[in-house]
Amino acid sequence: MTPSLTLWRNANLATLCGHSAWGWIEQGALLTQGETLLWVGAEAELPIEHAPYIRLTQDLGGALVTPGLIDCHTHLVYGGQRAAEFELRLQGASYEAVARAGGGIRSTVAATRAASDAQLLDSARQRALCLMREGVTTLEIKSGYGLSLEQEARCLAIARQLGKTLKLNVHTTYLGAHALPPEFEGRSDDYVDAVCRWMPLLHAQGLVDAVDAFCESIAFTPAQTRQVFEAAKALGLPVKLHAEQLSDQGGAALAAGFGALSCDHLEHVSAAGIAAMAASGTVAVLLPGAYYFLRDTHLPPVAALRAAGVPMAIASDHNPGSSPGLSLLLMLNMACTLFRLTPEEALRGVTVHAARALGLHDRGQLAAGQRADFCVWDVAHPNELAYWFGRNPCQRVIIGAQERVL
Ligand code: DI6
Ligand code: FE
Repeated sequence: MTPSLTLWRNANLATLCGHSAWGWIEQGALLTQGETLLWVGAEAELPIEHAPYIRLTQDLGGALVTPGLIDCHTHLVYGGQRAAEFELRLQGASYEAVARAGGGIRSTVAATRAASDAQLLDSARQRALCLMREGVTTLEIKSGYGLSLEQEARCLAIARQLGKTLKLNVHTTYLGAHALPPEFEGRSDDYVDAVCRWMPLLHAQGLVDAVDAFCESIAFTPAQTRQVFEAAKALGLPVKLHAEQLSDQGGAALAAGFGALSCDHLEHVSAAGIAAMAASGTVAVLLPGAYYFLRDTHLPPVAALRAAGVPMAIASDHNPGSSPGLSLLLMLNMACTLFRLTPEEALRGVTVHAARALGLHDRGQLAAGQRADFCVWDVAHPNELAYWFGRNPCQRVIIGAQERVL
């Protein structure tokens, strides 16, 4: 059988491959076969042997092309919203104080449990569409607002359903250890036992790609986090951690010891935590939306992470309490303005490094063998993706070599 190829020509490519800035290729082209990139390069160097198999040619009009964007940390499935809590915080209440008073995550757990499947699916779908309009082709969704076996299964199944019904790759993360549900009040060790017991049951239903926990003074201790990670390890599931968001708990080093895919937040990570992440190849997922919305002032140590060679990803952390934003491009801008990433680091943070934070090696760059997920942008230079805010320059999204129409 002869291969049937599509040629996408007349584009400038930010491939994010190699060591040159942006992996830049002027007057480039991409050849796709099935859902995969067969060849990427300067159009003038297109290998002659492929020519007879090109069935379709698309002229991209000289536009910028990047890999499809990857949002590697979201809590997209939940009921209700927390605008009243936002008002309380504006009046001076802290995020921790609201959580300790039974608001915070727990109030979203109550709203999620009260919502119908259709309500949860429809609200998550609307949120996913916002992210997709800006070029997101792969999306991670965490559970963590159900906090019982049935409710966690329901939220993870809804996340899976989004991936089946939208032109979107969805990766699910089990975050049972997000908060203590009211029925376990005063029995947090018992709850962690339950989270670990539920894990193989959820995994057996094909609902879990990775396991996460919230290691924090208002959530779970390092010892409890270790227990969750041991359970994941026994099932061969990769782990990641909400680490050192509000205080240094030593979570990053603990997670790195389990070969964690990523540690996320990291505002308070120590030098030892950074060294451990560097040694284990763990990605630092920075979440400027949460930093901004909580009016945090304690910056993640970006210069130290960079110096240690820890790959940095950027994500929306979309959730109703600490980051209700639905623009990954705005996160690019904030990663630069607030965290002082370069625009190129920010773009790598929502492509190649975000892929690694999900344990995915088949996407995030424009190169032969990668998935044919890419975006066509109405900008001249990739640094503009971090520059504009409140403007969406995404013109076209190609996912698995197919045009995505929303
Ligand atoms: N850290 C966060 O930023 C979110 N979860 C977490 O562990 C916030 C979740 C919420 O406030 O609902
Ligand atoms: Fe989060």
